[in-house]
Amino acid sequence: MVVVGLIASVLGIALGLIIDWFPTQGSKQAEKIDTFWDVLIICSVPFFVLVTTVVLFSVKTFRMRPGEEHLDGPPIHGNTRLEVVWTAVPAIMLVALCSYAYITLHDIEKAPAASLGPERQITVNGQQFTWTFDYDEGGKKFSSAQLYVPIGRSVKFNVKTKDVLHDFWVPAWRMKIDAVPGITTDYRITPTRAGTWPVVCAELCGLGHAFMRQTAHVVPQADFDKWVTKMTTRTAAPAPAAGGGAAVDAKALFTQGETTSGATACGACHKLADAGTAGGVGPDLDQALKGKDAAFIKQSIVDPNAVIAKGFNANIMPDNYAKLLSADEIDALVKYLGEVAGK
Ligand code: HEC
Ligand SMILES: [Cu+2]
Repeated sequence: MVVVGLIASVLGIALGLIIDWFPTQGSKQAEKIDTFWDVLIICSVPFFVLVTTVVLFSVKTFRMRPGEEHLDGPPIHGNTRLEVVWTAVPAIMLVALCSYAYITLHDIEKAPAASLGPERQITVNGQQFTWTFDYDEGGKKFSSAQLYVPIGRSVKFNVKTKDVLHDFWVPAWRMKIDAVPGITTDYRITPTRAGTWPVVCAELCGLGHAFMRQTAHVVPQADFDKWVTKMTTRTAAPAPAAGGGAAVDAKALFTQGETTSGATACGACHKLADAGTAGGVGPDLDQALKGKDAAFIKQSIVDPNAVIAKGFNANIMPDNYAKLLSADEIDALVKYLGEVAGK
């Protein structure tokens, strides 16, 4: 049994360490969390093997054989030494692992040194079924549906919800926390790897939970500054003159949502022949918008819960487009949908 247990433990630990459990390490915090995970694997596999081996051995050796149905088992008296050992060893391990976990968490949640300058704070708002990120960059406030953070700088997320429980999670950063109605929760990370990472909701929050996915962009400081400038000058920009170059591309806005605001793409949820999108979460706009006027289309975008399309549920289409899109962008969308839907 000892030999079998040893071999199984070594194989189990090797397997546990070889398997690539997590996505790319995208933050400073990720390394310590992944190491902690490995330590947990190394400590828990031998116990799993021990229990399983003893159970299997006992089933084989001490099982009831034909003719023994009415026999009593052998009387068992306690074994003090054994009991002390099997209580003490797990207790010591538990205390040790809890202490290690506490120290790790404490360590990765520490605020950055003051000498690095003020830490960036981003307010994360969860709502069925979208995330909105509120920035305050040197007094300039704006909201975005896409999360942008500069690489290498600590950022603190203050997480809120407008309705039910959500959970703000960027797997590549490892940290995650519930968004709880009525309170603000928080965590901080320092992104170490440039790239785009999925932002997901990790708390079942209703029918559209699976669509509550956005993107975190980790970019060099210079690109971040450019993005902030774009976001803060957007609303102040004068409306493009007729035929002017800066007109909104409504079709691109519909299909990609990758506009200045980066709002969730309409096409992800809606079918529209002209845009070539096939989303099935919301109504097929070619059918739904037949004979509808601009006022109706506009209301459907800025206040989607005012009228709920038949056969669909309220609160699935994000109700924050009025905040995320500029007035020009909304007007362009309304005009575009009025022209192409059902044609
Ligand atoms: C997460 C999915 C989702 C996204 C993203 C989304 N919608 Fe919707 N949309 C819905 C659902 C579900 C409905 C039906 C419920 C309702 O009327 O609110 C709907 C309804 C509509 C309607 C009314 C249709 C009718 O029959 O009354 C219009 C118009 C519309 N959406 C346009 C848009 C536009 C434009 C965008 C992008 C700016 C967009 N939607 C983004 C899910 C979405
Ligand atoms: Cu959710």
